[in-house]
Amino acid sequence: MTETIAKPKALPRVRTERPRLYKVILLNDDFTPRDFVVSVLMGVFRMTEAEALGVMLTAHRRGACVVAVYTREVAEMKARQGTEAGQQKGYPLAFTTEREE
Ligand code: NFA
Repeated sequence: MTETIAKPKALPRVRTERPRLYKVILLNDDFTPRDFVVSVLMGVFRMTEAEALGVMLTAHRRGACVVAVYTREVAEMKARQGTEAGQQKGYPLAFTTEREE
């Protein structure tokens, strides 16, 4: 019987493309209370209170702060949810999205 020894085959190289990522950015304003911003960051972006406080203070001092990075659909949904949470209370709180390089 002729035994054939399988020759190791090269694995096919599968090319995968990673989705583009989008930053969600918190914009400062003069009216939204600090503790409300913190509660929105904790609720919408699943941050701890310490993380939310850091992001809120950075936006307060510098005018804006990157909150998190997601795929486009998720980034746009989170930005809308955060902005709408402020609107419900009559605050001008605003989140925007920006494509990453
Ligand atoms: N600047 C706001 C205030 O002093 C707090 C704030 C921080 C609002 C970050 C929006 C974004 N009450």
